[in-house]
Amino acid sequence: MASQDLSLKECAERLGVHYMTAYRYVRLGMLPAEKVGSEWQVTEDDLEAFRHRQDPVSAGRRRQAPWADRLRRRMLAGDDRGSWQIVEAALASGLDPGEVYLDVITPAMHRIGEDWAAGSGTIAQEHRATAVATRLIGRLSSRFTHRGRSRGRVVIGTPHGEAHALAVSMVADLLRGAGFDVVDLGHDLPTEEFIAAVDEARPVAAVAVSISTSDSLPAAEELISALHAAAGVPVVVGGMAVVDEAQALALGADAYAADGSAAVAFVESLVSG
Ligand code: B12
Repeated sequence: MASQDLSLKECAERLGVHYMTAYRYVRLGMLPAEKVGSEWQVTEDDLEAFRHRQDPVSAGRRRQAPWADRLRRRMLAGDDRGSWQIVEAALASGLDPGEVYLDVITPAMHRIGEDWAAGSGTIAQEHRATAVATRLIGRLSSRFTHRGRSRGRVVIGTPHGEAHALAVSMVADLLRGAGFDVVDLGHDLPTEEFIAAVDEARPVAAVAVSISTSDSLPAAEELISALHAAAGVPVVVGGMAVVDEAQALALGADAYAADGSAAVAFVESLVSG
């Protein structure tokens, strides 16, 4: 049966929204419509497809689409454009940039690491994927801006010898998005340089240290001890080489956070308490 044409008023009634809301859907291109004379017309099929997209159950399904796996494949292929399209689709499905970091890019990189460790991925593929991920973070980074007064300053970096850089950028952005002023020292900074940078950044609410490899643990311990002795600031640690709070405390840290959101919660507790 041919799809029937509906006026905008009829669409609004069927959707249970105000006429102006239905008009906004059309103007934003969310609801396909054709102008006939001075009237907008929408086919019944288009209205049904639109209604389905608005339904919370199908919206939830889109949010839970296998974004990480799709992204991993494009990143392994070194496909910048395709990777960015997946990020854009994930954002359009309702994920915020922080969720793209934590629920899409992070698990994609973790899986690449697992495959590499299991011998089913090459080092070249991992390097190619990391290069793409670095550029994705560069593009997403500008979305983590926060208007208004800074809630305090956080310095972030890694122990000397640590080559893993992505987590530092992501956690820095998440903190920035939560209103903190972040001094991002990147990775692999000699301990004395790290201390000097913290001194220069005073007043500092907290220092965040990212530790990815077990090989970096001795340097991490040295860094944390030097930060306490020289700078007297609370230190929160996280990263692949730290498994839980007990290990973090044994390294001398004041707190452990499993991801960037947990780091935000810790620094918030410091500045508000
Ligand atoms: C890419 C990569 C590299 C790249 C890094 C390039 C770059 N520009 O960053 C290169 C090729 C350099 C590399 C080298 C090595 N790597 Co590597 N690498 C990886 C890989 C695949 C991805 C890392 C990544 O970016 N992950 C994405 C980030 C966002 O995830 P994340 O680090 O877990 O961070 C999240 C949380 O942990 C948390 N978090 C992280 N830091 C912090 C800090 C704070 C304060 C807080 C609150 C939270 C937090 O929040 C983040 C966001 O969710 C991982 C696999 C993996 N599982 O991650 C291996 C991995 C980290 N590498 C590993 C190893 C062994 C190595 C090498 C020793 C290999 C070798 N034999 O040479 C060297 C070591 C180099 C060195 N001196 O550091 C191991 C480490 C195992 C271990 N526990 O020791 C891993 C886990 C791979 C594996 N499965 O075995 N690697």
